[in-house]
Amino acid sequence: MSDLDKAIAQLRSCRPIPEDQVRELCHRARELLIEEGNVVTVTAPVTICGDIHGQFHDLMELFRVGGDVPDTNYLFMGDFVDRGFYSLESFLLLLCLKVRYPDRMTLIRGNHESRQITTVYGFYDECLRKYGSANVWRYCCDVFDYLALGAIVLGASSTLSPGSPEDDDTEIEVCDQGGSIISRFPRQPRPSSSQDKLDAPSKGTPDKTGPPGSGASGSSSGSVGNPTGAILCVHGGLSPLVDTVDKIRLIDRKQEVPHEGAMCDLLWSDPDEIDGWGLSPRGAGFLFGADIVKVFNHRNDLSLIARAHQLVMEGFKEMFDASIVTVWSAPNYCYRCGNVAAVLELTEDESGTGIFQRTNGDVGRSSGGVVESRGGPKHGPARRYRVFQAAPQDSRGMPAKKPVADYFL
Ligand SMILES: [Mn+2]
Repeated sequence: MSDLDKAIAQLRSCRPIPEDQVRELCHRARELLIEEGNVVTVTAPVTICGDIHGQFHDLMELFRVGGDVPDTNYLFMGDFVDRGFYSLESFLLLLCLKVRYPDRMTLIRGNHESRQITTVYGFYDECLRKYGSANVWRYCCDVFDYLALGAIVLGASSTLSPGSPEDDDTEIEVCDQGGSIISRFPRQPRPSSSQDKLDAPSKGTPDKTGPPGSGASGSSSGSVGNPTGAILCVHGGLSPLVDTVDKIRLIDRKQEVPHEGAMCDLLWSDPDEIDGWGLSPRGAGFLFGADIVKVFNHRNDLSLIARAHQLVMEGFKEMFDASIVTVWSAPNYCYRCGNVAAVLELTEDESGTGIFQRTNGDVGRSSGGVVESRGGPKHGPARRYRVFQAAPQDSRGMPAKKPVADYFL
């Protein structure tokens, strides 16, 4: 067993690894991350996860529900640390898995992966308490500076498979932590639009009953982007300074999260029921409305934006005709919010009826991608949300105080 596998085993049992091992791990992680672009390309199948916030036992529950690494390909959208009692173990385990299985684990930066925020919200104190010095916190913050700002998922299928029922018109499936299907939602008739190059057959008046928490009204008459396009994953949301994915690629990200500007907005912004841009009550980033998302998705050949950053009681929430979704993966947030958590599974397009692989960042790629299949064209990625509840260990409150072993000090 390699040292890395030993560290993984130790962290899986929620025991911190010694300081010199953290130093080595962070060094190796940084060497990997430095090679990644600001926007990492990920190929489906992939399981997309939202905020973790140091809820280690719930992270274990997430792996139990979503599958273990490297069997499952994971994309975590930031906010690994702060708030919960085990930021250290949670982040270091994810980092170990990143170094051990770099192609099966994608980590992007959240607004809490920052020196200033972790000093206020718990991670700094936790490191100090568990190691007796701020060294480990410093090593981790140096890794934070190298985390990617976003990811593009390619090759996601428009149908749910494998394991989905015979009904291939199901677009959204919600499963509980045991894998049983809670609910299933048929594909919404695509809103017709003069801009629509797809010439999708209209199935009459769009049905306004979207899935609970989906906000999918089907009532939009505008284009919601390229239904066969890629999926952009980012922690917070959009920025008025960023109208293309390419502009994200140009940011100099290797720094502490700035207080303003494009990088700050990507990590701090939230979608809201407004027109255009609005001021954020968070004091950083912006609020952005459906019009902003739809124009951005259309311009960038995106079918969906997946983001985290906001507590959702149901674990996920689709908004703006399913052009953006919030995924939240910290059940019973802060051990008291009573919410469930979710991960979003995007399956691989094996049949050729879903999303074409394409390079992002090139111009003039908005044609193509239209595929007819049984029952007409499929629109957008099929999404399976796995909803799960808090692990019993984490909901009891403060962990038992154990003396720190000498070799950690
Ligand atoms: Mn956040």
